[in-house]
Amino acid sequence: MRRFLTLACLAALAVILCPDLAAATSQNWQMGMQEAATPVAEHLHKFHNFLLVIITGIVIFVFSLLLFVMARFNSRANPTPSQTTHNVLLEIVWTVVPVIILITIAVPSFKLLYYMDRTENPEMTLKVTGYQWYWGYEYPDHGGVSFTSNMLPDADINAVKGQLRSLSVDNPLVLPVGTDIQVLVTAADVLHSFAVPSFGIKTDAVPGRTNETWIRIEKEGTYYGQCSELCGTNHAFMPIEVHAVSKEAFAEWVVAQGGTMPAAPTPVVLGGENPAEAKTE
Ligand SMILES: [Cu+2]
Repeated sequence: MRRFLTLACLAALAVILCPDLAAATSQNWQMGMQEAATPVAEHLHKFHNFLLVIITGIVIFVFSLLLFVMARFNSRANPTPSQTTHNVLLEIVWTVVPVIILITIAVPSFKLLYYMDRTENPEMTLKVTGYQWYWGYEYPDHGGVSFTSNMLPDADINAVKGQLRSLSVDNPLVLPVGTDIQVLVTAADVLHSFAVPSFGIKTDAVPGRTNETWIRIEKEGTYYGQCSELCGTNHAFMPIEVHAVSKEAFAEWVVAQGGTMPAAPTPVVLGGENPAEAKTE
């Protein structure tokens, strides 16, 4: 037991001290999660912090009660124990209070679940397909641009370009910032999971089925994720690399890939006249 504890402590220390063992986009002594890049991730972090306050309160309360009971009611301090078996008020309190705590957690939790589920008016669609062991990306709104994305082998990693071992890919996913993107996720062979922590998404890729999620990337930059469902031998070697660029740069990239930008949608004014139609009359 002691040896096990020593080993566990050493392992924990190693994780803290060796940056290589932690997530690749992390820094030394970093606390918490990767920085949020989408509103969904921001809400997730807020919800996580809110839960942390609640569980910390519960742990402190229960631990204090335990200490109090141990000190006050041990056989030396309390040689003749009380024969009390019921206390109606106490029983109501310890039933009602946990119910209130659970409701306090459930309400924001369900709100967030529905918020994460889908966006009402996506500006574009991205289709993601998981393969053994790489990702396929399709842009159905952009003239069907599509490509596959494979992890770079260690020998090809160029640190000067900022490439990261086990995370950088040959063809990164390119997406515009400030755009509501509908993400459709499926798989061609076995179960995979499309997960990018800073976007707050982890969507199962299931063969023969399309799962939906959405992202709105707020900041330009490079983001990484990994397949998060055991999918076979090379499960660990199918990372996700996303380059979030400005809308203009994205349009240029689409054209460079041989795709086309969709025509701007006609603005529809609900409950009024459509300005586009009014102009032509
Ligand atoms: Cu996979």
